Amino acid sequence: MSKLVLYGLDVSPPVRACLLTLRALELPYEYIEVDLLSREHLTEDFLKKNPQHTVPLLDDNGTYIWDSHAICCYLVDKYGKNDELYPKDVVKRAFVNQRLYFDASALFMPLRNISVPYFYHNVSEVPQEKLNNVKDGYRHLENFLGDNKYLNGDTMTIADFCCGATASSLPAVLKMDAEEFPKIAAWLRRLEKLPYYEEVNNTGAQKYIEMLKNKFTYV
Ligand SMILES: N[C@@H](CCC(=O)N[C@@H](CS)C(=O)NCC(=O)O)C(=O)O
Repeated sequence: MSKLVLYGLDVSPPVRACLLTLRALELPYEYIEVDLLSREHLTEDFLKKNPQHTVPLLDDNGTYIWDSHAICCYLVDKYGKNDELYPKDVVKRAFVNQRLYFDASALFMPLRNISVPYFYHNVSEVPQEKLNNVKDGYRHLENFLGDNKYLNGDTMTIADFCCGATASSLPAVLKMDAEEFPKIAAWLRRLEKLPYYEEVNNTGAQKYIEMLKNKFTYV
């Protein structure tokens, strides 16, 4: 088997989604930390591998793949012992893809749109509109979960890893009200039962939440 290397940092939700997938598939990997605040992702070497300069970045024996959703799909397709985490059936796959694109566009981006200006330009005043986008993300997630155990029914998929890593980080900008969103709260508790979840996801999520605690005023 080829050597897998994941570039990332623990506080990053998309990085944690890839770590959850690697652990679920029981794949050996090397983890290389990239310090974004020291601009390590803007070095010539990193830009050659990922001109979009984002983490996570996967190096599979010289094949470079970035964007967490693309990485998770690739890992299951290439190395999964079965297709449970990312079904091959076109309809089931389309439903999982919908949740993945939802994470990429409507759940993670509202968080990134608040955190990046703070991390790189110290912007702490956040327009209410940006916060509303986070709330919309929570609302949709609650709705999608319905009466299901996981985001795509009774079986856990990579959509749960991607959306779960983001959802558990959103309290950095807007507290998750368990009374308003009971299904999200129950789903996160369900994910927490994975033996590697605390180590791979919640530790980084807590660190991320701490980093941004009391940093914002909403205008
Ligand atoms: N859609 C991308 C988002 C990745 C992303 O925004 N990563 C952040 C860290 S959480 C990053 O690398 N920021 C540095 C930059 O964009 O220059 C994914 O899912 O991988």
